[in-house]
Amino acid sequence: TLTKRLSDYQPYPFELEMVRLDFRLDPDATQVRARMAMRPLRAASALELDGEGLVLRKIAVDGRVLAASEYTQSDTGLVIHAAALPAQTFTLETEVEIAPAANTALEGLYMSNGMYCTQCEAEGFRKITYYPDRPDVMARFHVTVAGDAPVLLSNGNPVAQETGRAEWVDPWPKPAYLFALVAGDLVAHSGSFTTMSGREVALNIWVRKGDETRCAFALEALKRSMTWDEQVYGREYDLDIFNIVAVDDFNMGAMENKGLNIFNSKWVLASPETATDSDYERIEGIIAHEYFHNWTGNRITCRDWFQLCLKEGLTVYRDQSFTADMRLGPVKRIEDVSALRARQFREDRGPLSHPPRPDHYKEINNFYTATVYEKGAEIVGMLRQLVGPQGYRDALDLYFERHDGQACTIEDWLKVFEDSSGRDLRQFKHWYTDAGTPRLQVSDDFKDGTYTLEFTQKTDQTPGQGDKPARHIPIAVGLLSDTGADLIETKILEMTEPRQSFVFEGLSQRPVPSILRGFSAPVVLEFDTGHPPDSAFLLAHDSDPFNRWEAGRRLALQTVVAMAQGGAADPSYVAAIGALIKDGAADPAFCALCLALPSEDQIAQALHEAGKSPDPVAIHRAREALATALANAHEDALSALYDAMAVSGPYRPDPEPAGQRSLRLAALALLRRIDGGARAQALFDAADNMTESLAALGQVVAAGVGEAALATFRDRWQGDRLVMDKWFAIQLTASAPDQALSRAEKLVQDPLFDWKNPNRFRSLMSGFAANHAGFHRVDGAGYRFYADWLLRLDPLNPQVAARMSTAFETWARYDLTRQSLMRAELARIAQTEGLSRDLSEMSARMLG
Ligand code: B3K
Ligand code: ZN
Repeated sequence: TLTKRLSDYQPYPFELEMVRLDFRLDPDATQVRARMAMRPLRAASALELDGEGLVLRKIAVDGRVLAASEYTQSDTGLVIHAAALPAQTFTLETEVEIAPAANTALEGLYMSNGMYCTQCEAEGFRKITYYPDRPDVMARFHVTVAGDAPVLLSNGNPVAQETGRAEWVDPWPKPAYLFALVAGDLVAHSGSFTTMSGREVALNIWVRKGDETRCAFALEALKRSMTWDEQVYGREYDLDIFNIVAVDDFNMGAMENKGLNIFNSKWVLASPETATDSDYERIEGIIAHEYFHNWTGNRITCRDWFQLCLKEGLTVYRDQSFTADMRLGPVKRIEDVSALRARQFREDRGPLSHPPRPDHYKEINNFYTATVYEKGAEIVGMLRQLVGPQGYRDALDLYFERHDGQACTIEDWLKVFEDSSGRDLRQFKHWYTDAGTPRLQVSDDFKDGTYTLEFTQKTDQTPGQGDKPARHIPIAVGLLSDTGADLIETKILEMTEPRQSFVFEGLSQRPVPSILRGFSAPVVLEFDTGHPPDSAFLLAHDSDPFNRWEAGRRLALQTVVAMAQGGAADPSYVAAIGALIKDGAADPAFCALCLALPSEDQIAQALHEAGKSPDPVAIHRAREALATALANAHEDALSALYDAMAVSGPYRPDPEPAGQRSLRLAALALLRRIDGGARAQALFDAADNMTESLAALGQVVAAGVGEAALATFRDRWQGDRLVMDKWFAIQLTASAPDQALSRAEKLVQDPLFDWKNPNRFRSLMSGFAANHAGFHRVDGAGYRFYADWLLRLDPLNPQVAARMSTAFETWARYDLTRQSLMRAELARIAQTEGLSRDLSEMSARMLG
C-alpha cells in the first residue's frame, strides 16, 4: 500500500462552496444523493473524489449525466476528466447506495442496536458518498434525512422537522470528517445554556429509552465546559442547538462532529450505582474535550492529517486545564503525567515511536496515539511556560482571530506564538518534528555560596530518525533549605544546548534541588549518581506537589527494582510512607496517589530505561512483597485510615468525597495483603456505589477469594452492558498471573462476550494484556491467545484490531525468549492473508 507523505501536500484545485446531501435511510440500501457547487481554482484540472465501497447510481455535471468515458472509477474513488468539466462554477450531482447494516468496521454510516450513526474522522466520509475527503476542503452542508426513525439528526441547526423527514443546515463551513448523521428511536435529556452574549442554546443528550436517567451529570459537565471556555478562552458557542448522542458500538471515546457530538455511551451515561469516581471524572473531561473542539478543531481545523496534533494536542491541553480547574489541580497533573508515562513514554521507547507531527503514514487511523494527543498537549503546556500565562492568552487570541475558518498547520500555530511574543521558536519546533523522549541528566555543585546545576540532554535514535539536535526545554526548578523551606521562587530555566549550566548565587548553604517541578517538560530525568537527590526529604517537604509525589515514586521504583533482584524493602521508603499516612494535613486524593505503587508495566519500563531486561514474574513478586511490607509496617495506621476515610451520606461524585474514597481504597489495597481480603469482602457486601463495589471486587479477586463476589456481581448486572464491561476487565487485571490466561479463555466462552462490540472486546483483551505477568507468560501462550483474537477481529473491525496490537509494542524490553515469542506472533499477524491496511502497517512497524 501507498505511503502518504507530508512533503507531497498539494492544495485541492476546486473550491467547494456548498454541499446538499439527501439521505433515504435503509439498513441494506441507503440512498445518498449529493449535489456540490464546485469552483475550479486552476484551469483544466481533473476532479478527484474519494469513495470506498459505494455503488454509483448516477453522476451528472450541471444536470448532464456523464458518459462512462468521461470519468474513471477505482477502489478508492473517482476521477472526472478535465474535459468533462466547465471552466466556471458548476454543480456536480451523484447518487450512491450503501449498506449500513453490513458495516462492521464502524466507520462511515453504520448501525448500532437498530440506530443509524456515523463516524467520519479521519477518512470515513468517503464510505458515505464520493467527495474530496480531506480536511482542507471546507464547505457549508445542507442535509435532508428521510427514514422511519422518530429522531433524525445532523449537524447545524434544524430547519424542518416532520414525521419521517428532517432538514439541517450548518452555517459554518466544515471538512467532511465533521459530518454526522444519527437516526433512531431516541429520547433526550435536555437543558439550555445562555451564552456570554445572551444567546439561548438548546442542549440535548440523546440516548436509548431507559438511559435518560443517567444523563444529568454529562449535561451539567457540558454547561460547565461552555462557561469555562467563555471565561478562560473567550470562546462562545455558535449554533442554536448542541446535540450529544450516546452510542453503544463505537471505536473510540467520542467525536466532535459540528453541533452533533457522538459519544461512546461509556463516556456519557453515569449513575452512582453504575459509574465509578474515575468514570465521572473522565466523562466530565471527555464532554469538555469534544465541546472544546468546536473552536480548536472545527472553527480552526487541520490542513492535512499530518497536522492532527494541532487540534488534538491543543484540545487535550484545554481539557486537562479545565479538569484541573474543576477539581484538584496538582492531583490532575499527577494523573496526567502518570498516563503520559504509561502510554506515551512506553510508545516512544519502542518501535512505534513517531513525532507528534509525523511526516508519513499508511493509515492515518494508526496515528491517533498518545504521542499525538498527550505529548501534543505537553508541548502546548511548554509553550505556555515559555511565554507566560498572559503571553499564552495573547497568542491564543491571535490564533482565533487570524485563523478562524481556516485549515492550518503547526507552522501557522508556532507563528502565532512568535508574532505575539516576539520569541524565536525555531528550535522549539523540534518538539513537533522529532520523535523520542529526551533524557535529561543533571549534576550539581556548591562552592562559596554559588550553586550550579549542570544538565546534559540526549534523545536516542528512533525509527527513521538518527541523531537529534538539542531541544529547547523549560526546566522548572526550586531550591530548598535543609528544613524544607523554599530558598527561591520556582524558576523556569531554558535549556537550549546539549550541555548547559545554570548558576544560583548568594546561598548560605547547599540547597536541595527540586527539579522539573510540575513536570515542566516531557523528559526522563536522570540524576548523576554522585549526588542523588534526597527523595525521602523531598517527599516530606517539597512545596511542589508534583515533585513531592515524584520523589515517592522514585523511591518506590528504586526499592521495587532492588527487590526484583533479590533485595529487601528500603526502610527509608517504608518510613516515609508511614509519615505520609499519619500526616493529617495532606490532601486525601494526593495521599492516595502517593500510596499507589507503580504498575508492573511501569516497573518493567523503568528497568528497560536503566538498560536491564525486566523479568515479569520477579516484578510481580517484588511489587506484591513491597505492598505487603508497607501493610505490615503500618497496619494500625492503615486500618485507622481505612475507617476514617469512610464517606457518609448519599454518594456524590464531587472531588472531595471522591478523594476520600480513593485514599480509603488505596489503604484497602495494601491491607488486602495481610487480611486475606476480609475488609474487601465486607465492603463489597455493603457498598452502595460502583466505585467501592468494583474496587472491592478487584481486591477479593486479587486475594484469590473472589469467585462468589464475581458471581453475585454478574447476576446483579448481567443486563447492563457498561457494568458488565467492568466485570470482564477487573477479573483479568486483578487475578493472579498464572490464572489470567485460563480465566480469559473461559471468559471468551461466556454468552455475554459479544466480541463484535468494541467495548466488550477491549474490556476482555485489554484487561488480559494489563495483567503484566499473565500476558508475558514465558511459554508464549498469552501472546498467542491475544494474537488469535486480533486476527479474528481484523476482518470486521480493522481500526480496533490495529489499535490493540500495541500490546506487542514493548517486545524489545524483554529477554530473548519473550522477544522471539512476541516477534513470532507479530510475524504471524503480518503474514496473514487479507490483513487490513491498519493492522498490516502496525505489525510491520513493530517488527521494524
Ligand atoms: N477526534 C476524535 C478521534 C477520531 C479518531 C479517528 N480514528 C475524538 C477526539 O479526539 O476528540
Ligand atoms: Zn480530540
